[in-house]
Amino acid sequence: MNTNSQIHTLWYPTPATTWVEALPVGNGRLGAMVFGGIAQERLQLNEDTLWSGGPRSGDNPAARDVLPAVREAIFAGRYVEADRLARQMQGIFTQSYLPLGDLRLTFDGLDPEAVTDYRRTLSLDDAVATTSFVHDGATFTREVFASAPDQAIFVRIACDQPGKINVRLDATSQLQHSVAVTEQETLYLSGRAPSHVEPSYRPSENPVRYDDDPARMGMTFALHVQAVVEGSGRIERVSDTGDASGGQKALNVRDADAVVLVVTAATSFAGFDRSPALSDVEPNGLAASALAAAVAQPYAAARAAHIADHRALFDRVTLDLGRSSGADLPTDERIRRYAAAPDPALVTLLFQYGRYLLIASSRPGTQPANLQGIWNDELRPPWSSNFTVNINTQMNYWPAEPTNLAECHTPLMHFIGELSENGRRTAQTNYGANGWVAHHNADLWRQSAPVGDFGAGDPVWACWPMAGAWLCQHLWEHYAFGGDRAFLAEHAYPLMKGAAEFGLDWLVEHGGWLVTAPATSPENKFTTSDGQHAAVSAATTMDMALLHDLFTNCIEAATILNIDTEFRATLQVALQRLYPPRIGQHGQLQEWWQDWDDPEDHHRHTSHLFGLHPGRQITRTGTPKLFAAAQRSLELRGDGGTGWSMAWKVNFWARFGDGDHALRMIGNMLTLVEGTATLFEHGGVYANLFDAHPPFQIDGNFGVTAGVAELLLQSHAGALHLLPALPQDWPDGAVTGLRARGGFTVDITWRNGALESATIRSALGNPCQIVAPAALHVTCADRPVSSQIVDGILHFDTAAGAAYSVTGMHG
Ligand code: FUC
Repeated sequence: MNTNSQIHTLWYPTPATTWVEALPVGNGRLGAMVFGGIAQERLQLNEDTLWSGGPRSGDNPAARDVLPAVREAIFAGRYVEADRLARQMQGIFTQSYLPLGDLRLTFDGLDPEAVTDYRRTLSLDDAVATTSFVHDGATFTREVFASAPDQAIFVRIACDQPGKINVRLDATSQLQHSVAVTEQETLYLSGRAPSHVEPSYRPSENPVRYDDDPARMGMTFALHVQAVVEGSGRIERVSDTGDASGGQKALNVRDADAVVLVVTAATSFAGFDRSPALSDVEPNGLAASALAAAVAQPYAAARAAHIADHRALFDRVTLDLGRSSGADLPTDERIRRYAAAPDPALVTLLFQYGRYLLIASSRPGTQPANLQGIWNDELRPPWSSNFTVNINTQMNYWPAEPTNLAECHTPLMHFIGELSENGRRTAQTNYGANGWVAHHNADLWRQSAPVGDFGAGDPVWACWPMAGAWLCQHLWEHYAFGGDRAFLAEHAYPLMKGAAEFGLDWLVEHGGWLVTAPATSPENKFTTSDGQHAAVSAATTMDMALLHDLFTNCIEAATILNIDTEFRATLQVALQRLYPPRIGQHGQLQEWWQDWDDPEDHHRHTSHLFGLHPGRQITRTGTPKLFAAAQRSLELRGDGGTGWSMAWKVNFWARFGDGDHALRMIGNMLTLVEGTATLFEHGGVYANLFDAHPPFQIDGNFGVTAGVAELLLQSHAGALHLLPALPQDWPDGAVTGLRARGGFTVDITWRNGALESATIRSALGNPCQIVAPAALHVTCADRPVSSQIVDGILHFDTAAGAAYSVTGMHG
């Protein structure tokens, strides 16, 4: 039997040698990757507003001019020409999320060869990374955490023998910077971000540019580190760093019993629409005041506050899928063995890791989690480590509501609001349309225009004005789970309405239907019967599914708020006239408006299945034929793909009710990638359980967490479905704290593959419905419950705050 703390701990018997072996900590804004080196420790640091560039419009009036010609080519069946013309609709590439720097600790007198009992861990329960080892009879311990209450990263270095800590601290950055040490024994790094970073996939002779024109200059930033010695010991400023400037750039901690390093950082970012170089936000002042507050308390108090803050979120969900014999092996070894001997506790760890990462990368008031959450060590990170909103950013937030981290969803809600401000201008300028629009990439500056450097981008990704529609699903879901009516009225609905207004203007009539044109199916191309290979056509299944979802949610929202009767009617009419999803010659749900689907196509994107997940248009009972066709499409697409693609497939198979297939996908993900992944076809995870989309992308982590929740509880189709897709390999288990739409929190225990009992807590007092394939019995400790089963659905009324016990046949 393993203790709870072992279940939620990643651990390794050696230091990290690569970044994807290091362990992430974060407080939503500040992040660190902890390597656990013995003589040299590296903390690679990030701050979530540190990006290149500044506000710049990529809107392009030429888009509007060429739009009629693009449409004409599409409707005449000249798709290659439409592709070519659509390039004239593009704008600028997004900017990049940047690494802040490294804090380097160089220890005197520690010989890695002489170390025994080395152990490096990350506790998901406490959100603390530790390193410990024995050297020369003394036990050295270090712990690192990123505190949200203190807005600081704490590092405590200790030894069980006095006076043994001798360490030099210095800091560096890949960005322009200078380092200094003050009288107060604080190490400062002040830096400046480039005004432009060219995406890594764009060859460039000068990809990282610093502009001196204040109007275009990049932001400034600051890193402050203070060392506080515990017990005996002293701190010296080091002048001789071998640096020509001769300044003092490092601190030496000498003969200390223990030392605590407090790390704060800030940037001059003053909002998505304000120049970061001209802003009056002063990063050194911000970092200094956070530092002063953080060091003013005892370390133990800061640590306790951090753990309490983290656990208030993390502990809300517990999961037990059963134990396995190898659960005390190092995490990388467990991953290595998973294929031969599935280890349900490793799936639990992966599930909880996704929740841990969301808590660590997305907190109220921070930036949303980007392609790498907040952890990036590259100056030109893959895909600019931006917000890719044709699947990736959305997937980041799939676990937020069901796994009881609704607060962590709020940065995305703010992001959508800001994006809509730029998106209104883009809608007008590029398309002459009302409402707001966004395309497949966004950044700190809330770029809403299509990328592509005015014609250099492939329309297969650049030409996709549907991000607003997809993002708005998150606004609706936040309401659907939590029932916050003021949020719906004041924030969500106005944004949803704006996206729907764009949708209405964007749709055109063709053959009696409303269609989108130009339309793409993100990142995939078709081949027509006359041999044209292109990206741009009309009414792709995803486009239509997104608008169906948006219009449906808008109608429901306006109905709840009892407003906008006319607008509702307009949407209702449009909904009926949307080009409908079609079943093609292979029995598949067509991806394209014509039956061009290639049964050999194993492309990683599965956008045409949006209506199945995360949408709710296609359900087993509501649309059985489309449901079967969607399943056929997924079978044809296969089980391959890269990280996030596999994670999406876990969710699809959960919706198909096939837990075994979903678990097979999770198994494919749990393949250890040694070295760095480079191929789209390879999913897998690294030793630190980061999802190995080439090279690393965090969406797969979040997507699989959502997928595991989806195997155990679904609520998208109205009724709660307990254990809709339980894999056979998890015959006995328990989950607590999952959330369902309607304001319900659900605990489930199962035995021999069947429901044993469930507890449903009702926050809002809504009526509850539960899918009841077999007899279910419901009771409440404080009040009588009247329930009835109609057409296989158990119905009962709930009172706000009350808990209901549901028992199954085996209960
Ligand atoms: C889309 C995907 C890629 C990657 C990138 C960030 O381009 O097709 O796989 O996730 O976004």
